[in-house]
This record gives sequence, C-alpha cells and structure tokens, in this order.
Amino acid sequence: MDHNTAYTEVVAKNLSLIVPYRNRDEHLNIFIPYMNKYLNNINYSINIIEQIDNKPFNRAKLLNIGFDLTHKKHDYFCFHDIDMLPECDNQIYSYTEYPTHLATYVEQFNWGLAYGEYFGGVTLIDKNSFIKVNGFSNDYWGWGAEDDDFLKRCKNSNLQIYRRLGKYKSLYHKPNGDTSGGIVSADTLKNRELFRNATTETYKLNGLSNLQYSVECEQKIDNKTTLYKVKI
Ligand SMILES: [Mn+2]
Repeated sequence: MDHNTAYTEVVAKNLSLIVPYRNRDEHLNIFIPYMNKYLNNINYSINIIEQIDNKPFNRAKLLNIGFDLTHKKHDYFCFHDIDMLPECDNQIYSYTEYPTHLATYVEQFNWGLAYGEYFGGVTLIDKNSFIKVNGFSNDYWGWGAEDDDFLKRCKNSNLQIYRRLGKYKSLYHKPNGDTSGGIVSADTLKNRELFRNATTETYKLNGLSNLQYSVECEQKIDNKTTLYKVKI
C-alpha cells in the first residue's frame, strides 16, 4: 500500500438511509426488501422514522430525527421517500461531500423533475454539510415546501449543490396537499409562506439546534433495518 494514502480514504463510508413514514404499510413491505437487495455492495443501514402522534405529518422533522439517531455511526445520509424505487446503477448512492439530489428522473413526474428547482424525494448529503446548514427546518407541518427550504439553506451556506441522474419508479398513493383536484390545503399555503420568509437568521434558530422529540419504541425489522416510532 502507498504509505501516503490517508487511512480515512481507504475505509468505506457508511450510509444511513432515512425514511420518513406514516400509514404506508403497503409501501414499506415493498420498499425494504427492494432496497436491501439494491444496496447490496454499499455499507448502509435503513432507518424508518415513523410519526405516531396525531399532529400533521412533518417530513423534514422526521428526517432531522433520523440524522440525530444515526449520525454517530454513519458518514453520509440519504433522505428517501418511501414511494420511490431506484432503477439505475446504485453508484448514485455512493459517498458525496455535497448536498446531492438523486430523484431527478422520476416516473410520477413524467420521468423528470417535479419542477426545475426540485430538491425533494431522494437527497444525499455528508455529515459536515448537514450540520453546517443546521439540518432541515422543524416547522413545516403537512405537505410541501420543506424540500425547497432545505435547498435554500444549502445555497445560503454557499455549499456546492450536485445532481446525479437517478431513475425512480413510483409507488402509487392518493394525491398530496396541493394536487388533490387543484385545491391547495391551508397547511401547504402556510408552508409556502414560511419558505418565502425563511432567511439565514431563521435557519440558525430552527433545525438540528432546537430539535425535540421522543422515541417511543425501537424495533429491528431485519439486520439492516430499524423502525423508530417517534412523537414529535
Ligand atoms: Mn409521494
């Protein structure tokens, strides 16, 4: 071995795949075996973060919790919607030092992006970058805009942002907040306003730094997968 090779460069990086979850048994039963097979040559764990309280679903806060619960044993993180199944080479899940968007070629968006600046669905990020942006906002209750907020955080922190060509087939579910018959829900409107008003100052106060939750139950699903039931 070349003695100038830094030890850290030859040790494989460890990925924490974090999945926000509630009431999608039928997707979970497909997603877990699919990903276990798909990620075969990657060092990974799958962490399902299930919101078990009665508050509106808060995707971003669940992702923060997944990071908080797993960051000590992992080098990089993938925030992964449960209804997206990758169909391309799994090297798109290899280590990154930058915020990197993977859900770029998605069946449910006619094999493209939801919109030009779309940064949701599946994203990859290294530990330092995620800490630098103070994680996600904890304030996006209900559907929408938490992923736009996350992109804004990354940009405002002057991080380089990457995309990898990820091809994803979609599992069907009923339309979300702003797509059911063209009616935009009150939650979604509120989230969009929150996003418009978000600044570098609000990022510093809201995210990993003020995260509060409780784990009610931790359950091993298989030797790679853990389900955390949380109240937020
Ligand atoms: Mn979806």
